[in-house]
Amino acid sequence: MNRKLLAILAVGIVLLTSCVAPPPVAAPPAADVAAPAEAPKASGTVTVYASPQEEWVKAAMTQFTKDTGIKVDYVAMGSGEAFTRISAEKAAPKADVWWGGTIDPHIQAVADGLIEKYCSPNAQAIPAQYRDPDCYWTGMYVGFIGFTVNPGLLEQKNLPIPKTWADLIKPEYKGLIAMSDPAQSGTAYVIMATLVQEMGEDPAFEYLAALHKNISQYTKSGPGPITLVGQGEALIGINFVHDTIMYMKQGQPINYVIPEDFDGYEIGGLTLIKGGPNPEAGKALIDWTLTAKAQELAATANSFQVPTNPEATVSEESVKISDVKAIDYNLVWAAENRKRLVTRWTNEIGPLPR
Ligand code: S7P
Repeated sequence: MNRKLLAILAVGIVLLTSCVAPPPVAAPPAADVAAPAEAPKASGTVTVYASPQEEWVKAAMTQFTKDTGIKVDYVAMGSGEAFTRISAEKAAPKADVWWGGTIDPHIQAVADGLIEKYCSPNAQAIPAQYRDPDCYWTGMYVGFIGFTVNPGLLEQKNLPIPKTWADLIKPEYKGLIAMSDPAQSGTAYVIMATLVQEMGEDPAFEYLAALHKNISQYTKSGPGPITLVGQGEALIGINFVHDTIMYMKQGQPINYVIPEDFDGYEIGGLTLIKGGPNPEAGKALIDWTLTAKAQELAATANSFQVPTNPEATVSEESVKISDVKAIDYNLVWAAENRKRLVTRWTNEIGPLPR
């Protein structure tokens, strides 16, 4: 074999051996492999203070447990009551999530250091005007103030159906109107803050004093006036119209009126309570609540607030923003002034004779 042939053979052998797969390396024992970082999995029970109507709360919590395996322990209470309770429990919080309820007390709770910041990945789907850019709260629904009326009884008394806020202070309605108590109810505070923002503070308090003369009863909860109107104990109520629609569907002889002059609205809040017993499960509930599928459950449980997730179908029965003359409700201002305005109402309006 000549030298040239030997060189070609040597190169061939080198090339061949370099193409052969390297011998397998034994895998390290499982304990030596670093686990990929992932969010802790939520489990156990989430404790919830829930402020919407209980029919919706029950349907939502049942579905959440089906979807995630996380159990729910909920207590139903209005927004005013939930705020008082969460404040009282500051040193030893008992609940993880405040689910629904008017946003003003949620924002006040943030200012009082009662709420944990949580940037839910699902909050990105919610339009910016319905969520806090700093992630302390996210809106889960929107609802509008209106009047509940009992048309049959108004007609019997030869009284017209009120159409505006100005109508409500006419002497002909003396003793015939019910609304919730601004000192206790989140709904009543939305009503008061709407009047103050639209009219200016002193004129709004003059209006509230005139309205007070026509009030037969201040109820503890926001939807309270509706039952009174249905039973004829009052002929007009001031409350959220989605609650009126719920009671109309239950057969109450009532209807609702959207005020023609201007209107106020709520954002239904959703917050993670600071220091709650199971924050991971709380976060899972917040994530779930912001999905379109979860928000669509409301209408199946007779709750006709408008979902904040634009992907969610809005019930035909819901009152929509395009149906009302909504004021530019300043949430932050409303929350910052809540304590002061409620105290002013309690001192100046509540004690007035009717
Ligand atoms: O019924 C639904 C609803 O009107 O109730 C919520 C809230 O608990 C009302 O609070 P108050 O009873 O303290 O007024 C509203 O967010 C909701 O739309």
